[in-house]
Amino acid sequence: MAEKRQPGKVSGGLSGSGLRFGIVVSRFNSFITERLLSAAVDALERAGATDKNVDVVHVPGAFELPLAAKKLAATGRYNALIAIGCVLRGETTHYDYVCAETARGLQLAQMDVGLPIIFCVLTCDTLEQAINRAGLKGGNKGFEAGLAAIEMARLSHALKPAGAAPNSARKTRRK
Ligand code: INI
Repeated sequence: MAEKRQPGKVSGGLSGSGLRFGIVVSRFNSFITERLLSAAVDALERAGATDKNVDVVHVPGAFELPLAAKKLAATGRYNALIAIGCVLRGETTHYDYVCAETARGLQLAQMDVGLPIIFCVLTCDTLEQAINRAGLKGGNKGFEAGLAAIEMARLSHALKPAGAAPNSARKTRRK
């Protein structure tokens, strides 16, 4: 009987060795964001990235993350970026605008430049919810973001277009 073909699997590994990362972090709610930042750097370094291969850029608030991330991405220096922020719901609709535009801007930036930008922006109703996600009680979303950055950097490398792929070869001009 013919052997059943197994689907090819592609996934990113979790070694940060030799990779370069940029982290954009918001100063707003720094009590939370600095904890997310420490955990993200911890994840990268435990996975083999060195501190000279990790750059950190601070911006005033979450709303400023997309532009700074896009500019960092455009430098071509990095294998992945992490955007860190914390938006807490107040009494007005300001929260909704900041959350929506931050998420949209970061997604546009990563799609435009084609570089992974990990979304590590907490959007919480209360400070307690943010504390619970920043490692003061349990897990830390910054650590998860660090691992996601490594996995997406590796996956992006694995999915790089091949120079002489059949599709692109068909498009080359004949003499
Ligand atoms: N920025 C945040 O990162 N978190 C918030 O909770 C927040 N709130 O609540 O207002 C916030 N606002 C500032 C915003 O991100 C910009 O920095 C500001 O509007 C200047 O463009």
